[in-house]
Amino acid sequence: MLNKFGHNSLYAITDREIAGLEHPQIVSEFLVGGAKVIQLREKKASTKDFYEAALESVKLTKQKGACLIINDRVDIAEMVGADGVHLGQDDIAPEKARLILGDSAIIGISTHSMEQALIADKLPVDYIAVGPIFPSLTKPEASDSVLDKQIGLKLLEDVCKLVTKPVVAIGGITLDNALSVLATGAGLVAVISDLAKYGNISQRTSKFLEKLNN
Ligand code: 3NM
Repeated sequence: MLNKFGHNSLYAITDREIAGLEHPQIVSEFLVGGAKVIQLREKKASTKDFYEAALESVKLTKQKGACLIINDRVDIAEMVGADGVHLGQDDIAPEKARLILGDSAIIGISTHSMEQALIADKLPVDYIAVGPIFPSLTKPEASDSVLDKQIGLKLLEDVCKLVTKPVVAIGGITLDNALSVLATGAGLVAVISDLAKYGNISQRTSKFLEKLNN
């Protein structure tokens, strides 16, 4: 669906707290489960620790032909040779990230409304993340605040019709609701807690892939 992502529909995101594991271990589990699109997401570690985790993780993804996207940190993505970066609305501008990472990098941006998604469609990004689709305990502030109120499936479908770039849906997506999310026209579903909270991450990853890629 996404050119740079091939035909993968699962976008797996690491969370050390939910998994109770370090990033490279989570990445290994995702890879064993067959994930090909992985994001390293870290809000607390020092720059040094995140850099080292990213360096180790990128070695693992390259061995398996999977792609690794770094959340927020263009500098770390560049230094470790990651496949791309995921930017929030308050991170550095996609134009700047593109200058630093080059044309072949995958650059994505988070959006939380139709307006933001339409703006993102004109930016030098490869995909538009839209969320939260459903309430999310992983990022409760996204579901609560006025700006980031839940998108829901209907608005997601409208966004998918109106933007030209592939959409990555995020927020509250589970094995049970993932197919209904893809049915809106979204290219990939991004998942944190439902991949990690049951303990066997590789098994849960392969269950998602079985469901989504068939
Ligand atoms: N971004 P889970 S929602 C990281 O709306 C993130 O942009 C969101 O975690 C957004 O799969 C979210 O556990 C959390 O709901 C997604």
